[in-house]
Order: sequence, then structure tokens, then C-alpha cells
Amino acid sequence: MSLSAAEAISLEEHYGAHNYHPLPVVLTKGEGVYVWDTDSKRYFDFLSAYSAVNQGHCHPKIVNALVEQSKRLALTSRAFYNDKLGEAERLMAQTFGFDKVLLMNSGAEAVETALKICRRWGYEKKKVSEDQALIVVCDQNFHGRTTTIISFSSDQGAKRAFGPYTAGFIQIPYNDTSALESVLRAHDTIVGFLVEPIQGEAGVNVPDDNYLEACKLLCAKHNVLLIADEIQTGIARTGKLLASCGNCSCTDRHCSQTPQVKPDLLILGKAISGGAYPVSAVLANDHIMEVITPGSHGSTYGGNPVASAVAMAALEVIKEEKLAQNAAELGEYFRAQLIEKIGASPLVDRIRGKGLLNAVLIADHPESETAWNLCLLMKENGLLAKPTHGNIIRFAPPLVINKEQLDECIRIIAQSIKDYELEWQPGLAN
Ligand code: IF1
Repeated sequence: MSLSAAEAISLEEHYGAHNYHPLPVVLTKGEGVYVWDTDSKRYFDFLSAYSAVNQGHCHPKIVNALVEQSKRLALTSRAFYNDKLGEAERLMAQTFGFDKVLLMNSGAEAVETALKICRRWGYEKKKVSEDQALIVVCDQNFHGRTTTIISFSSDQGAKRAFGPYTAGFIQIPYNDTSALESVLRAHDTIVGFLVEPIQGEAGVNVPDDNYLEACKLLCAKHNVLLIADEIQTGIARTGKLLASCGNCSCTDRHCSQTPQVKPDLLILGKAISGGAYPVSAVLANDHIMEVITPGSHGSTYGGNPVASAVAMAALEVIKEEKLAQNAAELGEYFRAQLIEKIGASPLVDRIRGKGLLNAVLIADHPESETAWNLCLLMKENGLLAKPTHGNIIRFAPPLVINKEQLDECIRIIAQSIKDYELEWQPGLAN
């Protein structure tokens, strides 16, 4: 007998840490773009587990890889070789055009791994004095929740009372190449620049078209590593295999289309495993990755046979089902339709995004409950989305969505906005 919604919520309330404030819906089943709650109500999932479920819920190929490998050999640790990791490393290296791959589990672990590689590269290759390495980050960043990562966060809710903080980071404004150039000129101990190609949690903050290209050139000029955090924007979410590269699949070493925005360190997570299993990765060429030597980094589960099998299946789905192309085409359509249908609404300030990573900025102050209440109304109408900071609603469906389904979602969003307008008073706790 499965739990009722009330029972499930009560158990989490009683026995679980209160580190989230979920929308009041209890999910029990997922398939493709749909999820079902414990009352068998069906919803369109417009969060996709923060872009981890790009391939759709419970994709048969990915689930099959998970099940079959789990029945054969699940975990060996890296004390021994296994017959899946090398294949997964080769597929990722060739798909994204790097010499080497280091597999971890969570996105934050991969970010931490990239920071360690960057620092050690700084000491061993750039000859920066020991413990003097600096890494530049952007304000409004989100790279995970470890103590080091929140040390350079600008989100007080994620940072407050977790000190003392890790030193060695300089924060600059996002989408500001002159700020980057200034710090690079001012500090010769800078070894890296960590940046999201689009800032997800900041509310799908899309930089100028040439921002990453300009950052790459500045980093190269100052012998600094460009570290692209594609944990949320990668794996076809923004309409390309990677938001930071202009190619759809670089099989050769150097992207023929836009080699200048090829990062020195690429960080992947979330949908690299299709939402079935925690997999993350750091990719780099030999002259950088060779600073990692036996015993210098690792993890119990990193690169295990199940992670390897699932990641290979997840990447194959992205390619076989042309999900980057689908995200590009339907993303354009989605934004155009939203602008047409709700762009003039007094509730809507802006509509922005790339591919199927989009957001609607609600024209109310961030502390108002308008965005939250709108998400509650859309839930009632059969679509699940959640606000990021305050008044920004992120819309990120699985990339397997088709036009007919998307049209139904556009209808739900437009109708919910129109219905909410009738009762909305700006500036009040609606
Ligand atoms: C939460 C959102 C937050 C990420 C980028 C690294 C990580 C993430 C660009 C760390 C994770 C998740 C974490 C989750 C909510 C969600 C998120 F932006 F996606 F919406 F928080 F900002 N880099 N993002 O987006 O990966 O360790 O979680 O595997 O922590 O509340 P992780």
C-alpha cells in the first residue's frame, strides 16, 4: 500500500532535515515529460530535476543500462580496473573533444575537483608560489554547496553561518569582461576563472553572445585556465551539446567552429547520467590533467561500472534522439509563443533563455509570493515549475518534449498568468 500525499509529507516533515521548501505535490511516477502524484494526477515536469532529466523520466535505454549493469557488477572502487570505465571515458573524451576525463558523482564534487586541478596546475605549471593561487568567480554564481564552494557564493542564504570560509577566490560581476581583464592585470597569481555559460540559479541569466569567447581570449592572454561549469547548461539543454562550445559534437581535438570558447576545464553533471544515477565529470587535455597523479584525488563511487554504463547510455540517447536540435528549435518556439501570449501581461517583466532553459521574470518584488502562487496555480493546471530566487520562474522541461506537448504547456502557462492577473495586486503579499 503506497503512502498518501499527507503521510509522505508528514514523514519528511518529522524525520527529514528541512533543507528544502518543496511545492506541495508528492510524486510517485515519472515517464518522459510527465510525472504523476499519489492521487494519479498527471503533470508536465517543467523543472526536470534542475536539468538532470534532459532525456525524460525513466528513459528505457538508460534504465536498462542501470539495471543490467547493477545485476552484473555495481561497484569495485578504483583499487581495481573495471570493464566499463575506460569505454565511458573514451566516449566522453571523444564527444567533448578532450584528452582526459575524471569521473566523480555529484556536481559539487566535480567543481571541487576542477578547483583542485586548477590550483595544482597553477603551482606546478604556472609556477605560482605555494598557497597563493587565486581563482576568479562571478557574483550570483551557483556551483554547489560544499564549504569551499559556498565560500565564494554571493547568496547569503547558502553561505551564512557556515564559516570559516575557504580563501583564494575573487568575485567579479557576471557578463563583464572589463572586470575580468582588470583582475587579471592586477594579480599574477590568478590560475583560473570559473564561470557558468548561463547562470541558472541566478534566474537563467544569459550573457552577451561573445562573452565566453572574450573570457577565453583574456584567460589565454594571462595564462589562466577557463573553467566552464556546464552542469546545468550542458548535455543539450541550451540547444547545443555544450553552451560554451559552438559545435554539436566535436570528434576532433579542436572545435572547428568556435575553438576560442573551448574551456580548459569542462565540468559536467546532472544530465550526463540522464537523471538515473549520480555522475559528474571533469574533462581537460593532457598538459592540465597530468597534474593528477595516483593518490592525489578520488572517491569511492567515482567512475564505478554502473555510473559508466548509465553515462554512456545517457549520452547515446542525446545523440540518437537529436535532443540538442529539439531543444534549439522548441526553445525558440517556446520563447516566441510566451512573448506573444503573455509578454504584454502586467505580471510579466521579462522572458529569457536559450534552448529549453528559460525563465519568466515576474513583475513583482522578489519578496512577494507572486511567483510561488503562480507555480501553485500552474500545478493545479497540470504543470510543475518552481521559482528560483524570489520572482523568477524557471521553465525547463525534459528535452524529449514534442511540439504538441509544448503547445499544451504554453496554453497552461498563458491561462494561469491570465487567471492570476484577475486577483493580483502588485507589491502586496499576494
Ligand atoms: C540545490 C539550480 C541550484 C548547478 C551548477 C553545480 C551544481 C549545480 C551550475 C552542483 C546544482 C542544483 C542543486 C540544487 C538546486 C539546483 C540549482 F541552479 F539548478 F537550480 F541550487 F542553484 N553547478 N544545481 O546548477 O551540482 O552537487 O547539486 O549535483 O542544491 O538546491 P550538485
